[in-house]
Amino acid sequence: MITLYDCSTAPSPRRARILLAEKGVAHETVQVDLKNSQQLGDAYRKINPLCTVPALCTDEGVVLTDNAAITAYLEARYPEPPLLGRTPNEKAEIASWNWRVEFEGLMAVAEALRNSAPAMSNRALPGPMDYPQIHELAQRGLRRLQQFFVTLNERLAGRDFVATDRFSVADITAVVAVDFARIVKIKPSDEHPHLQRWRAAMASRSSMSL
Ligand SMILES: N[C@@H](CCC(=O)N[C@@H](CS)C(=O)NCC(=O)O)C(=O)O
Repeated sequence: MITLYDCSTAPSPRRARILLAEKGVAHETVQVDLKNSQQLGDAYRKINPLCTVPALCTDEGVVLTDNAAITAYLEARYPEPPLLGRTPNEKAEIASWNWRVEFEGLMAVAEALRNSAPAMSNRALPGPMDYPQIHELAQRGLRRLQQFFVTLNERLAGRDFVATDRFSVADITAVVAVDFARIVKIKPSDEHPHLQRWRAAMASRSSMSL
């Protein structure tokens, strides 16, 4: 049985949860309590030495330790529906937008949150090493995030999906990034009508309530 190491409140494992649901893959879920630093304890370190969620244990017992590996594996093992594109051009466009959404969106929220939240003092980056916060990076993260909303809004003008004319992993990453931004009090507003329309349409997919 496939096992997802998850944390119901964290954005990165939400990407894997949505992907598994869209692919219709049966699996077990194990919650890792990030609030109480369970990811840094010996038991979880043995499963994922990177001390992050998500991790996915395949039914052959191989542990995949990040979304990149989990996505590549699930697409190869369960090709339908294709979420990384069918044609070479689609694959390229989806990879490009997925990367941009990760870098300009998810990373911007993480930069803003992790460099300011008192609970994350000395935990400015995930992983086994402690790093101190840099408060200027929190400010820069907020600016980057505002710009990301502008970029995504412009991209979605006249489009139903972020990357191609079909739902893809780029839409999953973008929903997770946009929703995660609420934690630093940034939400789509009337200045982002295309982004708002797309997010409302995404809500009709049952996977998005996970
Ligand atoms: N590259 C990883 C990033 C995973 C990641 O940063 N996960 C966060 C939760 S959203 C985590 O495990 N944090 C643990 C910590 O902050 O110590 C992926 O997307 O799979």
